[in-house]
Amino acid sequence: MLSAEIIPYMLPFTRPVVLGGRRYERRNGLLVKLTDGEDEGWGECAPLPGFSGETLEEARRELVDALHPQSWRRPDSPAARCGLEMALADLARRRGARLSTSGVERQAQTGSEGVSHHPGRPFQSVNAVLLESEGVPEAEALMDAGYSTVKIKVGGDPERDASRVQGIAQATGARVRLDANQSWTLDEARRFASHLGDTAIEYIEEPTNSLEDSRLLSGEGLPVALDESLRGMTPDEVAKLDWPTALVLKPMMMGLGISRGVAERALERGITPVISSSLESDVGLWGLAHFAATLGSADVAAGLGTSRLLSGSLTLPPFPKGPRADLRQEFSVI
Ligand code: OSB
Ligand code: MG
Repeated sequence: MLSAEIIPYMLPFTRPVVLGGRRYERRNGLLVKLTDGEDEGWGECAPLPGFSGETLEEARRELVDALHPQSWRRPDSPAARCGLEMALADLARRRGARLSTSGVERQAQTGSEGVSHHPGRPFQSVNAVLLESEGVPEAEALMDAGYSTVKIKVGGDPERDASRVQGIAQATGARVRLDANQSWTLDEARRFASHLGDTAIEYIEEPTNSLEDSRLLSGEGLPVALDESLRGMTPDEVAKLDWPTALVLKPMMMGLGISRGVAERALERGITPVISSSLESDVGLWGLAHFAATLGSADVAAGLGTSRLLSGSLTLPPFPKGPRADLRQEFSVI
């Protein structure tokens, strides 16, 4: 019989993290533990204040309802769905691994995300993250840790940010992604792009707070990725977009099953889905890495390089603070 536990956690950041103008000192979330006979599955439900539409308490109530043995109910909150879907997928994966190593044929499983088992690649690449307050020294330290792709937070003074990005690109030779978190006006974004000169970037997330501006900038040759803009759109609306270079998908803000659907439809149109963290604990990061490794045919670096920001780890081994997660290594929760 399937039983469930909801376990709250709190992890302080090593130092306050500023994102999209908001300051975070600690991360609060819930671990979802499912047990079914010999097998367990772990998921994480952790809405991020300022980005998620629901509070932790709202998500917790939905999880409690959803996990009630007599009244299964699909949660509406993306974070609650993500926690449940991640735990179900983890359970299916661990059970699949156990049955295949013990030589028992795995039964064909069908159904929603988590119930079916998607076999994934054994490794998942990860990009490093550089906060707005960080520059060349921090970027060099991350390259020393082995990263080859770095995502740099921008959105301050456009000329200064362009020089900072150029400096980091030249000093490290890293592949560069950028994220402005909707901070600029159209004019500022254009000034940034022109000061960037011939420094190549994979893409910039959300240069302004307008989807129309993003489309214009993309038409002017700036490769744009969408992140925050996806929150107000239905999967069908997202599937109609043909101009973004990439879609940054945060399952904690969308749910895991919906993220899979959006990612698969993006891949069909040649748009790169980039699975990304919402500053989860390493239980969530392992789950997201396993999920990302089941998408598409290429190992696209995922935006999961955020564990260095948190002061503690909830798993053994901890989620790697380097460029590649080895998914053959089974994690356990401590
Ligand atoms: O804007 O992409 C963001 C984390 C929490 C909330 C918002 C964002 C992020 C990240 C995750 O940047 C790291 C990454 O995408 O590489
Ligand atoms: Mg972003």
